[in-house]
Amino acid sequence: MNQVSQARTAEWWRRSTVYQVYPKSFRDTTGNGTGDIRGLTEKLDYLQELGIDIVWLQPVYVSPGHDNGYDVADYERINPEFGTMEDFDELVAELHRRGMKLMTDIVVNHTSTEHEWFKQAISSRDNLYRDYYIWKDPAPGGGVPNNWQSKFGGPAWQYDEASGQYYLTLFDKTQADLNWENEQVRREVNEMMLFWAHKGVDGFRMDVINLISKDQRFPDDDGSVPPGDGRKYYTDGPRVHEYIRAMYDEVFGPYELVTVGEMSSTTLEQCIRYSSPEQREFSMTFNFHHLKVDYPNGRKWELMPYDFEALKRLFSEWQTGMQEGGGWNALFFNNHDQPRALSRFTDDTVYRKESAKLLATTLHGLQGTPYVYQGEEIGMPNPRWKSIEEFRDIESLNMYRILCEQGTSPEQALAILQERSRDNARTPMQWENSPNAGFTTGTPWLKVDERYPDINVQRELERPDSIFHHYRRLIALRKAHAVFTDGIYRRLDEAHPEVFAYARMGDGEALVVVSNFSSKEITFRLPDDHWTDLGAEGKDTLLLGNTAEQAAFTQELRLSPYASYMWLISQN
Ligand code: TEU
Repeated sequence: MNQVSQARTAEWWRRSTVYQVYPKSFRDTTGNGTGDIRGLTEKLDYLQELGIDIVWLQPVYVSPGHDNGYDVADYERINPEFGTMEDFDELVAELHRRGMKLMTDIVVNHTSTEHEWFKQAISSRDNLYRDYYIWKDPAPGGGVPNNWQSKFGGPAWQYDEASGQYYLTLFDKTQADLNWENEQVRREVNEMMLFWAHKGVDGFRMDVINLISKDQRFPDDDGSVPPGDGRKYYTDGPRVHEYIRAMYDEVFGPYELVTVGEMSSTTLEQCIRYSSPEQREFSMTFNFHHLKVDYPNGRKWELMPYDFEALKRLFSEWQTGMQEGGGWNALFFNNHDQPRALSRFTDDTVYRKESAKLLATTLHGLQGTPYVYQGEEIGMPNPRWKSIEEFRDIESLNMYRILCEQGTSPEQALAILQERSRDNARTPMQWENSPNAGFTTGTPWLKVDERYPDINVQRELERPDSIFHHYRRLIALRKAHAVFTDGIYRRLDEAHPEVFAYARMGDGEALVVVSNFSSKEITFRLPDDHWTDLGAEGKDTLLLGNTAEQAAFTQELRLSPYASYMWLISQN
């Protein structure tokens, strides 16, 4: 390793694991049916036992809650639904007392239309805040200024009768896009982030931050690049790197914050730029390409079985590309916007336990900083609701209506939501086998999954071979062996239809991960060249497995359904 990459891997957050908390569904201490900040503070010992270094807390700011807090009405006040600023301060103190860090969510592509800035802006064309948002006259013949589409369905423009202009909303119509061309907006955002840094926050997760710079010509999308909804004119836009560098120089750098940028429909080249230390932008980036492998031609609201080869190819491209380019990946299979990977890519019934461990082992062996989304560590599945009445997510309800309007039968629309809805990930955390899984003493805002008597934290903690303890071991292994951070990625499976196998080549040692993503019992033979390079004669140690059958690392491996193993090969 050269000096630059040594310095790179020395940063503490490259050996850390992040736990993502969706506070609304984590733990309710008041009995009102929605989770709160104190509920998180109460569970910090649990997260510490898991080995978590950083907690990412999702938005708890004042908000009307149309998009569960991603529609912020006041960036510097806590939504009473989640508690008080004192509760927040206590959370920070309790985390720090345990040697843990806090990352908060910064949502600045847009604000809620209930934010004071927007209320001012819409009050008159001459208001000082008018230019905080993006206003356009109707198209010459009338109607929307261009054909851009909202990510939640329908046009990206909302008409304001009083002024006769439209404002841009890339998400819900109550989420108005901020005008980043306006220097005052950029200043306000930096000041707001400094407010939280002064409160002791250790880092930020930046919501859809690669969408903040729009092509100022606001052209119609000619549809030449799918999905043709306008995204090519605002994704990784013209001034985005300039804006982020300014945040780094004024906030992230001076306060030594750990930052992750959520990058929508981005590219590898862009993410290398966003996350290379020399560029002084973010610590790392999320991208979503590997979570679109079951979208036919990029269409989220149509179903198809996932493309396993594409999943492996995408992981491999991003591993190698980010490694060579000097970027850093945020590793994840789950978040609050995605159906549970357990239900999506593996078997969440007969082989639920093996599957959950397989996904964990496969992900945590890669280079990057792993993120565990609440409930993943106990194998929570999609709830498979039978009625549209159970759903709450604004995107799901919008799309259900749009699908039905377009002629999809209600049964089929429901079947699509069962697979695709963001609510799949948002069901309340299952703590114990008591009413509502110990999440609340009241009526939960979203239905608790019926399988909670079998799937809950209490049970997982008691069983030494549980999914929880598997995650705990993985997180500890990352800290114990430098090869997790530094090892050069090499794919080993050569398009095998069932197996994902890779190595991380380190200094005199190699980490090997082999996973059978199928319900079949199979034999996998490592290609000769890989077998030789890995040091066929080396001493192998099984670091972790999810079945007992194949403890030794041999060229030919017998893999039971959803078997997954991680070995450390010493080549000296
Ligand atoms: O999500 C960004 C985003 O584009 C998605 O993951 C989105 O949910 C999906 O594309 C819809 O099909 C972020 C937040 O994570 C999400 O919860 C918010 O709703 C969204 O931004 C708007 O703030």
